Amino acid sequence: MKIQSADVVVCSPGRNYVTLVLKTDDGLVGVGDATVNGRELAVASYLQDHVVPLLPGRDAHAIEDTWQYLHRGAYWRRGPITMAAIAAVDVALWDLKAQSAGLPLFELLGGRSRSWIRAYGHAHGRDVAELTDSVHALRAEGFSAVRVQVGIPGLSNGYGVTVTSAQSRYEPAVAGDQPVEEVWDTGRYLRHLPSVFEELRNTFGPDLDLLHDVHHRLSPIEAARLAKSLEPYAPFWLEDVTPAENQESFRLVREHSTVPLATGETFNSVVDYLRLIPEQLIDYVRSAVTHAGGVTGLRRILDFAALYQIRSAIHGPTDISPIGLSAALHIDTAHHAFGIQEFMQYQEPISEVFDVDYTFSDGVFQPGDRPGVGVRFDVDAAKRFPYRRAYLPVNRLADGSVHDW
Ligand code: EZ4
Ligand code: CO
Repeated sequence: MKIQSADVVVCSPGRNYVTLVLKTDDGLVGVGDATVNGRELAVASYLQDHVVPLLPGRDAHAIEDTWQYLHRGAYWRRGPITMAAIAAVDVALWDLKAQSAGLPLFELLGGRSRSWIRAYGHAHGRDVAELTDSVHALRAEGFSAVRVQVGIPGLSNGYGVTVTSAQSRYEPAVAGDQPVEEVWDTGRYLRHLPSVFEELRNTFGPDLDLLHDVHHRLSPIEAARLAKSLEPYAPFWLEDVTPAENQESFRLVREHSTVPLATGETFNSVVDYLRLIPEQLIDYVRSAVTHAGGVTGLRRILDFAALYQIRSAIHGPTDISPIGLSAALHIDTAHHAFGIQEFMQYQEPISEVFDVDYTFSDGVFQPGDRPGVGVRFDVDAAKRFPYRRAYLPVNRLADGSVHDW
């Protein structure tokens, strides 16, 4: 089975996606996701200008060799753009191999390890009342774990919450020529959050798993204070409590709290975890199939994490296409180190372009049984939704200085 053609398609059915389509000499079509939120055209160019010319004629079965060829062979290893490009090739090749075997991908990854995949949903509100309604709505959909993000009094907008009640779902990337600017105040946030968790626990009791994403905004000692103050409400985890470049900083948080910690959605390689995993400074690895070198890259991370009883929580926001999410679900099904799967829930018209076979009900996913990754990408439909420039927000403190978003 040889690769015959490779095409890069950028489309925007609701938001931007970069998709790689590989065709083989025996007529199979494999697809991979290479979306990097707010930088989509950079990865499209990386693929189109530097990777696509290398693919025709290669053995489509040689997944590991192609991965190493693109990784070591480029000399410039790692980085989000490179690793998303490699991920798209890798997932498309796994899709082809599984299709040629006539099996859903999870069967090639070791087969089924669990009966279902538990997911957490995104609840949000501009205040606690709106957040409570949002949690009720997710519970009604069957979720037993919810991520809770809330507006902070005195701040007009912020991570994870909609700006107006007319928006039913939060989407951080906004179409336009300039990024939206947000304002941040750490003191207000640290003072407000414990009362939010207290109210949610009073309303929903001890059984509902509550997660929260700090989105890289705190210093290590601020993160320690937050974890300590939320400990009485037993959060399932705190995510990205502090930027992860200085991995030693997680030790300081650990010294003050037993709240589980999750990080890694911005990582792109197993080597990004060289300190965090063996020194057991985190409890969940959050890397995405799309951003960490595909199924091949993510399995290296999960095998390493498993040695230390650290579990998976594969990144599943709307800026991962249904191809990237479906690949994650196959890994979740097969890998022993599964913890939980993020599910941010797509908005229409995405299903006009991506036809999926996984199902979601009662708070859990099931992978489909189509051979391959299980997602059909409609290239003609994609043409109806051309790329629109969009950026993630930029975050500033009251004095105008740029803060981590
Ligand atoms: O801000 O995917 O846990 N999920 C997140 C996401 C990220 C976006 C960035 O592209 O933090 O909402
Ligand atoms: Co996050």
